[in-house]
Amino acid sequence: MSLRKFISNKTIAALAVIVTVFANTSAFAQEAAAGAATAAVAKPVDMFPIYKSIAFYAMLFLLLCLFIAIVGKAMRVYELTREAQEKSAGINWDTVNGVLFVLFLIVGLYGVYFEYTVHGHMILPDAASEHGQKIDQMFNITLILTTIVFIGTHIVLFSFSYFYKHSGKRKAYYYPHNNALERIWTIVPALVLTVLVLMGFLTWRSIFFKIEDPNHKPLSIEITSQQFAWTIRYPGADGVVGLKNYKLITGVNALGMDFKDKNNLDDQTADELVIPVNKPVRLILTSKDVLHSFYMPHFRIQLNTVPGMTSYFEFTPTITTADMQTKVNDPAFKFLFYCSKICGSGHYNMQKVVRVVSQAEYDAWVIKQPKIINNDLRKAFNLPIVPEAAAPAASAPADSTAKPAKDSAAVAMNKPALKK
Ligand SMILES: [Cu+2]
Repeated sequence: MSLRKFISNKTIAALAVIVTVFANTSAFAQEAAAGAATAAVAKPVDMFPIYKSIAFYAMLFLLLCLFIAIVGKAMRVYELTREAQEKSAGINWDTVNGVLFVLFLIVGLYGVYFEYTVHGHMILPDAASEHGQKIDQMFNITLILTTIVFIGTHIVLFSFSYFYKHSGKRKAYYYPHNNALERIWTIVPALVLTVLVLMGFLTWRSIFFKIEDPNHKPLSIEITSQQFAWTIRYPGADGVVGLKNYKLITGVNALGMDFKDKNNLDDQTADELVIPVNKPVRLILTSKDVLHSFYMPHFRIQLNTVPGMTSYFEFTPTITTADMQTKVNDPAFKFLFYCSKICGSGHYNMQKVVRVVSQAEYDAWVIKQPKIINNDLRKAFNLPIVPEAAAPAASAPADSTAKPAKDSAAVAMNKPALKK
């Protein structure tokens, strides 16, 4: 019985094509490398560019598949030969499969150990916000529980496959049902999941539902998303972010701010999100065009920004950028916020720096930020024009606790643009 008979013509043809292409690309690469080397340039020459191409690895994979297929066929030849000679089967496939299951378990468990110990530190550092610590705690509890269950069930699954593999010496026992077992594997996971879900619900509630307290005056900052940028708006001296309306958006009024609302007159814009440490911050999130997602991973914040709707998120940062740089031992460390919703071709570029500083540093920084209002906007809203010299970029000292912050921003944004 020849091997040829067991490997179809198609397989041989495919193998021939792959080997030829592989040999040709290698030869071509070698020639190219040699050519580049003779060109009298002092540049370092990559002698093995072929090993970096996708085609190389794709072909390597296909060759490996073919090799396995050929070995498989050769073994079949061996078995059929023994069968034809009326000898007992040469290979006990039940044992082979059983041993493979155990090997898979050992390699898999080592993989889990490797990921936890070697790659474990690659996850985000400790949360930089109050609520973030609660979220991390929940994450850790869930991770520990699922890891224990994962390891236990997999040891049972693969060792049963080994110990109870098919054997000609025993007969399978017909065991269709066991009420006690059914109860255990229904009730135990149900109880564990109930506890986890309740914990999640209560944590979520503590993050989103703040007790009404007149002395509670968070710093309100509005962040507007658009393809492909973020606009940050600070409330100015009055501590209130002014009204805006999508119908007022023009070339000069990019946010659609309504300057008839006095709260808008002192609003400022900034190029980075600067916030004081250990003070509550209330983010007002809106979008000008499509869905984006405001994502501040170190603070464990992620919330969609939705056109025609205003979302809020309140949090308290607990560590300054400078302290975090010391903690992670990286003087270049920066907190960032990103867009985490694929919103178009420039999505990757939607990020800005977040700087957590002391209250004193924040106060000194915020008064230097430019006001949004200018003479073009004053003209558009029939407001008295201010001579250029008398209109400094920022004048009034910012006092974020001047008035109880009433979030009036974007109240008028809730109607969708149906007309025209
Ligand atoms: Cu995006």
